[in-house]
Amino acid sequence: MAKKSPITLYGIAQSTCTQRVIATLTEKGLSFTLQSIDFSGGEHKTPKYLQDKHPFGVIPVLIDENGFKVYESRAICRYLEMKYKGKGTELIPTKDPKAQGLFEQAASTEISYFDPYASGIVAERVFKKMKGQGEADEAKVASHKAELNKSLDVYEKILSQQPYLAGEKFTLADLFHLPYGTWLVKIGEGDLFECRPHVKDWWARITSRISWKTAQAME
Ligand SMILES: N[C@@H](CCC(=O)N[C@@H](CS)C(=O)NCC(=O)O)C(=O)O
Repeated sequence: MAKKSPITLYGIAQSTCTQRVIATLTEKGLSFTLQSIDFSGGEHKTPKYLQDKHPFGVIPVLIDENGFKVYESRAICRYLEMKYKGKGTELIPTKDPKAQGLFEQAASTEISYFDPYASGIVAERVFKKMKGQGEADEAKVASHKAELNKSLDVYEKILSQQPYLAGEKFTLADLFHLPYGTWLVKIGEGDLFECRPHVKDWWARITSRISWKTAQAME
């Protein structure tokens, strides 16, 4: 009988941050159990969840062998890479400090200049409706879009010199963009990527990875 994987991911397959972790687990070739939580019923806000899983009341949370727990999607992805180094795709270069520095630079780029605007647009256009909080504030959307356009102009310059954000190889810094980038395309904002030739090619390269297709197929 196959041995049960020690890895359990608490979240839901439709959530952007859960998908980020699923893509990483798939890149690493790790089997895992996705333990869905009752998100619409607010399980993530219950005292038990706050106590046992995530004190900030969000998903996802990962539990590894011997009950080791880690939360925050990007931290979970980094943990998986370090713990399972040598398995699957190498997602953070650690042999060369310069390569690692450039990886950190690219990872910081995502969280500083992409995520706030991309997630801001998706929050207005998608999540607000889902939560019954009314219509999108289009002035906010326009402001996020203007900032994202400025950021992607810089991405275009970077990606005209190298295939991935940290250099020659695909890393977590690229992968971190996938969930919100994919939402932008789904809501008709794909031109943000399409209108810049190098960004367009990069986006096609990273979205065609099996790991991302796997994460999406689990939705
Ligand atoms: N910084 C966190 C964000 C987690 C997060 O906001 N998760 C969303 C689902 S994608 C959530 O649980 N939202 C529920 C809420 O905000 O109440 C991470 O990267 O894990």
